[in-house]
Amino acid sequence: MNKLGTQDYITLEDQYNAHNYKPLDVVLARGEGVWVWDVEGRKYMDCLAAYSAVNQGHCHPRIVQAMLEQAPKLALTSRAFRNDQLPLLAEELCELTGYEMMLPMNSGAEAVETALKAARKWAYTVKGVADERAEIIACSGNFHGRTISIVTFSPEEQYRDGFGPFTPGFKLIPYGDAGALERAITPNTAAFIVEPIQGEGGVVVPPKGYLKRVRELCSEHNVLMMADEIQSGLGRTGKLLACEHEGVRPDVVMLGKALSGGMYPVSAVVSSKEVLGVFDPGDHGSTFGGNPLACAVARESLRVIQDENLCERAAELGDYLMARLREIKSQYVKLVRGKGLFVGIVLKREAGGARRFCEALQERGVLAKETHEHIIRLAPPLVITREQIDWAVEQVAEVLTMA
Ligand code: IF1
Repeated sequence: MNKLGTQDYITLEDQYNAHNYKPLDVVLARGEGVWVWDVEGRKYMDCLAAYSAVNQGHCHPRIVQAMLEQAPKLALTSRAFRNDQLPLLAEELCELTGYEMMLPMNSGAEAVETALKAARKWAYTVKGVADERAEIIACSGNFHGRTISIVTFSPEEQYRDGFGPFTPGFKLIPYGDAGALERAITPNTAAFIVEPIQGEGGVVVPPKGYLKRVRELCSEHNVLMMADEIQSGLGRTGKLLACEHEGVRPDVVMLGKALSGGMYPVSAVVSSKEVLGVFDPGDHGSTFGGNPLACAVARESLRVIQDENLCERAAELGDYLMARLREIKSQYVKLVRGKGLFVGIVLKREAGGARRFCEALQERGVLAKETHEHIIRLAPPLVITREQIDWAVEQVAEVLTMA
């Protein structure tokens, strides 16, 4: 049989796979560190890093090793039985993040759902909100996942269109506006869910002092501050958690993506005993959540972040990347923003959209993904080197100065 080429894979996928995406037409077959190779053998620098799931780099040898060691031993028990990896991950994740308890799930959306359920039950059993009255506040420009309850409070029309009826009990307020939060809080407010930096929103860094003020308001009104650090957490912005930039400790933190270095779907909620303690046996769970393979992989992924100083690297190299990008003289660029290696190049309206620049970058061997039509997002694996950044910036400069 002849070896399949790019077009063959695209044809098969278009025929047999639902069309819920419109990916760049590159079919990847291998990855190592910041690099990926397509089925034709072409090499690309991955400047998306699977939306920050591969912060540790593709197929990190230590994470691969952890997987290879655990897979033949024991992969899944369900939570009907205990396993010898979950307790160790729980301890290590809590020690690392400074929280008392964790609850493991698989996808980011499940971690968000878990946090929402915890917040509601906490409101009824601890705060004393009347039955069925709990409210949760979220922000304009948010992205927290794709379940029906989560898209209930998505500001993106397309994410909701056709999927109603929705879940009651959610309220949207402008992002970055602490006054709006103050006005939105009622005695029934259980929680405020917020991304410390918005990813899908376009790498939006809120005004300085916002998270601090949010923290104060939540404490003042006995509202849970819940930070979705699924994309911003685990080193991406130059700190383990992006909230640390303002010295803020949320009541609840959702983690995912890089919690497994992209090797396996692993997510978790970390919080206090007061909050996660609301779950009684049978209240919530997942067949795969907390499985020993996931936990072994997550444990090693966390160790790699620490041993390779990925937070410090992201801080230093992110500053460098942004400085280099700001030197590019392009008629199309409005501004460069971000924190750590979480960077958005915001284009002017006359640039004609970010997608064509991403396609031109692909031709030059850089994979990046636009967000919100006019923003090029650059978020490479945190193991990227200064020299590799120099090369990527050259490609970006060429593309941004083309006609
Ligand atoms: C897709 C965006 C990024 C997230 C935050 C929860 C989740 C995500 C802050 C849910 C997921 C992804 C999902 C992916 C595209 C992507 C994305 F553009 F859509 F917004 F990263 F910027 N909280 N983000 O960013 O996690 O259930 O996917 O594991 O194709 O939907 P998940």
